Amino acid sequence: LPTLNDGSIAGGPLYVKLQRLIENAVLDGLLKPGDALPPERELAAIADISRVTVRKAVQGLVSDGLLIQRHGSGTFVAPRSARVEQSLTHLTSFTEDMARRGMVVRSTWLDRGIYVPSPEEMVTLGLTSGERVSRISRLRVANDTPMAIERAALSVHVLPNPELVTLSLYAVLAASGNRPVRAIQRISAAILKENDAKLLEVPVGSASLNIERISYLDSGKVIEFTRSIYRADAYEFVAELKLGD
Ligand code: 16G
Repeated sequence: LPTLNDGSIAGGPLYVKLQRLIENAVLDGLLKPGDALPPERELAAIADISRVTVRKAVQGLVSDGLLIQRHGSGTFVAPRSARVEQSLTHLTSFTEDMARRGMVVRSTWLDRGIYVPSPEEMVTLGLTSGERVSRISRLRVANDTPMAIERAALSVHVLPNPELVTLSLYAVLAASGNRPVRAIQRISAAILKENDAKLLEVPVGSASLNIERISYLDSGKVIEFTRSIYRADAYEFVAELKLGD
C-alpha cells in the first residue's frame, strides 16, 4: 500500500483516506477476495497513523461489507458476490454507491415533471394543500447493466425544477442545503411484471427487491419519498448486526 501522505488520495479525515486506499487496492486487484489485510500495527506503521485510526477505518469497511473479520485470525477481503452490495448502514446515493465501485453510472429518464400530489405523497411529504410535487423517474444503469427503476417525489419547495437533476439527485439537493442525513428504508420482495421486466432487461416473473425510502433533514423535515425496484439478481443489501441490550 502507498502511504497516506503522498498526495494520491484527496483530503478528508485520515481514516477515510485509509478506507479509500484499501478500496482502491481491492478495485485494482492488489488485494483479492480472501486476502488477509496486514495486521493493525503494520497498517499503522505503513500509513504512519495511529492504531485507533486504523481500527476506525477497518470497522467502517467491515460494516460496508468490503472486509470481514474472523476472531483470532484477522481481517480479510470479503468474497466477491455476483451482485452489487449496498450497505444498509450509510445513507448514500446511487451515483456514490456505483462510483465507489468504479462503475460508470447512467440514467434513462422515464418521467420528470411537476404534478398535483397523490394523497399518499401529500401525507408522506407533509405537503400543504395546493403544494405541488416534483417527480423524477429513472432507469438507473451501472456499467451498462440496468439495476433499478427509481421513482422519487419531492416537494417543489425542495426541488423547484426537476430538470436540474441530470446525474445525481443528491448532488442537486446538497447544492441547496437539502441533502438528507437520515432515512427509513423498507425492502420487500416482488415479482416483475411485463413493463418493469422489459426496462430491467430480465424475463417477466423474475424477482425484484422493492424499496421505499423516506429521507429526512436533520431538522426532521421529510425531503424525499422514493420507490425503487431493484433487480434481485444484480443487487443485495448488507448490514452488520451487533448484539443489542
Ligand atoms: C438511491 C436511493 C434513492 C435516492 C437515490 C439518489 C435506494 C434504495 N435509493 O438510489 O432513494 O433518490 O439514491 O441517487 O438506495 P442519485 O443522487 O444518484 O440521483
